[in-house]
Amino acid sequence: KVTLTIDNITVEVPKEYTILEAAKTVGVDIPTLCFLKDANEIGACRVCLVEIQGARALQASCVHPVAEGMVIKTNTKKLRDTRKSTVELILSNHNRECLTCFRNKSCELQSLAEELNISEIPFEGEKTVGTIDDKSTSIVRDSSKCILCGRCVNVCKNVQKTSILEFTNRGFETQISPAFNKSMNETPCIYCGQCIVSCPVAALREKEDIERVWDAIEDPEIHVVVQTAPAVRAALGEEFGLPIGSRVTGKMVASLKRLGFDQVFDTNFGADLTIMEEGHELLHRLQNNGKLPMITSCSPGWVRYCEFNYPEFIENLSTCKSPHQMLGAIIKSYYAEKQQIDPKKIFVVSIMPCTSKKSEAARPEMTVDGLRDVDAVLTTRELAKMIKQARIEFLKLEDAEFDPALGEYTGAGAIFGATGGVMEAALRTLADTLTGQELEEIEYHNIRGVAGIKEAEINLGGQTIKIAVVHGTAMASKLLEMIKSGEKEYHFIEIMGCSGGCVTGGGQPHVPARVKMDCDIRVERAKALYEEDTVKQLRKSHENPMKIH
Ligand code: HC1
Ligand code: SF4
Repeated sequence: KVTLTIDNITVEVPKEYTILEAAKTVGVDIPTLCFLKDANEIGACRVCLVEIQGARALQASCVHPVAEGMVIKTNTKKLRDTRKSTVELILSNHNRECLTCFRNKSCELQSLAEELNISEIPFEGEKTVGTIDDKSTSIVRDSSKCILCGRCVNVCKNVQKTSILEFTNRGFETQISPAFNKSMNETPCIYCGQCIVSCPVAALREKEDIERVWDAIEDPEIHVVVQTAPAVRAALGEEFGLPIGSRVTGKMVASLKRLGFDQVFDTNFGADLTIMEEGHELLHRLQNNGKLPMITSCSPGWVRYCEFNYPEFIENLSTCKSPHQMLGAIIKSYYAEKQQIDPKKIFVVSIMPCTSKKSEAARPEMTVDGLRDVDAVLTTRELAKMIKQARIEFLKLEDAEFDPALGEYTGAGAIFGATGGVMEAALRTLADTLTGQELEEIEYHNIRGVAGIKEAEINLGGQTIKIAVVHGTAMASKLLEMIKSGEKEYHFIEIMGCSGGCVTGGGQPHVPARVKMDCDIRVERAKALYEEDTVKQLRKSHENPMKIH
């Protein structure tokens, strides 16, 4: 521990702390811009400067370690003026169309400019020419908004190990883009959208599909069915001012009904189905010398990563479609037949926490007889926009229930959205199947949480099954390398493309870096899903009582 003084307050903090962290302990939130906890700690933007007594220059608090006896000032005229000039300089080369910007009101640069009381930009000079790349199915890049903070670059490189985005050119011409200024769709980008949720401004966003969904809703000939991914209910409330980790299942369903969807179903139902299918596939592989380890295939970011970087593991992927694709296929076949609706007149919308799901739904193999399983994928953020466009007062909505049959789900389906959830759901069903009993011990705590690699050996009916759970494709790569070298061996692995699983997918509400410093949103949002599990009476996928009413 070291003792130091921050703005005349004496405090004792661990010696590994940075000044930024130490200031937080005395309730001082030093402004930052390029800083993103655990992902981008490079002290590049110079917004977080502080004065250290005796030091010649101002220091970047996000990277400067504390030391015994330090005397620090975080709010002096010199600091305020310097920070202001730094932000003014960034703004002078920024496309400042705030009113019509995607990130209006969720932009970290905008709030910083407001805090620093910037009302005009003193230096208006040459501006770099921006380009928009909207060729991919999932991600749009607008370089005129980019402030070169490097957050996306480091997340893409270190957390995802994809290295699609990088600093290109030099000096005034510096840009962040794929190498050789390629479009995202010409690269092995996995469309995870982790760059989007790391971006403080609007340089990266999802490819929106809201208008097509409004058109379908307004077309009286079209029967529009919506389904919601497990993780959406754990974050949608944030868009309406609720705390991180609020569970808003009932209000989400109510808002979808208000928006005019003809049926509101739950991807959790598809998740239960996936468990039944995938569980049987695993048993079949175990009993028939099939390809092992079997690896989950529900995260499309991970599937793309596997295809581009580890094609030798493609046969290890479960052959099951992901839950929302399964449910889409069922809606257009079983449901269409039961309800006597021409499947060509059905439009399926998936609300997902994920940007990669947009590309998954567009894959040619996700089409049956020329009809797509899922016609449009909207992110949680896009759903929030629709609710706001319709002027629905979300917080005042009475909770509503999913529509019967394909809206029924168990607690096992609900936890899919958190890392470890798919594995836990599968184990609940496998354990009952292999022991022939209805087990009461159904919580597998050793595969919950945000550790990078989680492993367990589980005895199921006399058979030991070795399992692993990883999240974030850098961790997936680490695990696959260990398997390749023979260091590790498993029967079944859950891999999710994003760190934390779907709850922190690239389509979830933006959370400012300063908030991410105080709380781990992966943990908070996952709590909402585990809560949803415990309040369900049925908590095993094979107990799903689905009947068409
Ligand atoms: Fe997911 Fe899945 S859990 S992939 O993270 O298997 O996106 O939430 O919907 O399909 O169920 C996402 C979440 C989601 C699928 C399920
Ligand atoms: Fe990198 Fe994912 Fe963004 Fe693609 S979507 S650039 S892989 S972070």
